[in-house]
Amino acid sequence: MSKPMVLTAALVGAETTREQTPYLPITAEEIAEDAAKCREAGAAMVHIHVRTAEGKPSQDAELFRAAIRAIRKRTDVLVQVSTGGAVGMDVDERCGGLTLTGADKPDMATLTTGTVNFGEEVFWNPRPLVRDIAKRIKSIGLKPELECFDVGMIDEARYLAKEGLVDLPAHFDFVLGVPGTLQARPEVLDFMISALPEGSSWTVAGVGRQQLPFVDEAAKRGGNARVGLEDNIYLSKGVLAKGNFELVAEAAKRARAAGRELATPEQARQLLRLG
Ligand code: KMH
Ligand code: ZN
Repeated sequence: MSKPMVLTAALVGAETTREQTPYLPITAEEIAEDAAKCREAGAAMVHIHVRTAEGKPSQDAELFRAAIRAIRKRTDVLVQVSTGGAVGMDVDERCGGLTLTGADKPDMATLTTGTVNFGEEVFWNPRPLVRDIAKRIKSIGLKPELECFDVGMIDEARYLAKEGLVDLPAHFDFVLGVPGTLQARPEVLDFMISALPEGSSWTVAGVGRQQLPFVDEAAKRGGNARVGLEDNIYLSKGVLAKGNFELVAEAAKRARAAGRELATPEQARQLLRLG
C-alpha cells in the first residue's frame, strides 16, 4: 500500500495577475472560498501569498492574518505561508507570515535554500538570508517546506541541518519549470529524489504546462504534488482553470487513477512531520 498523496494548492503566488486570469483569488474571502473548494476537491494543504486590495504582491502580516482566519473559518486545510514573497522584497517583508502567533499561526512555511534566475529576474537567496529565515521558522516551532529549484538546494539543506537550522529528515518541494531554472523532466525528478536526505518526503510543483503531467509523475513515484494558479493558470491547452479547485480536482482524478488515496490534513500533518 502506498502512502496517501498530499495535494497542495498554491492559490495566489506573487506573479500571476488578474489580467492573465480573472479567477485568481486576491482578497481574504476569495482566498478562503477557493481554499475550501480545494479541500473538498482533495487538497490537504494550501500554500499562500497575499495581495493588497489592488492585487499587488505583499507579505504583510495583517493580510496573512485575515486570509488565515478566513480560511480556518471555512475549512480544516493546512496553511503554509510563503517566505519567498516576490523578487526584490527584503527579508523582514518576506517573513510577515512568521510573526503570527496563537490561532493565527500558520501550519508550515516555505524556505528556499538558494538563489536562482527567475524569469528575467533573480530570486535572491544568499546563504546569510537563508539562515536568517531558517532561524525564524525554527524559533516559532514550524517546519519548513524546503523549496528547491535546483539539486544543489537539496545539498544546501544538509549544511543547514549541520548548523542546527533545519531538522532532517525534512519535507522538500521540487519546483521545476520556472524559466531560467531547472526544467520539469522525469529524469530530473528521479535525480532530485535520489539526492534527498534519508527518510525525507517530497512534493513536486511543475510550473506551466508541466503542472498536471507532474502530478502523474509524482503519483507513480509515491510522492506528493502541488498544483494551483501560482504556477499554472490552465486546466488544458487554452482553457483557464476557473479557480484553484479545478486544478486540484484534476490532480485528484490523476492521483486516484494511479491508485493513490488522497491525504487528509491530519494525515498530511503526520506525513510531513509537522507535529
Ligand atoms: N514568488 C517567487 C519569487 C515561495 O513561495 O516561497 C518565490 C516563491 C517561493 O513563490
Ligand atoms: Zn509561493
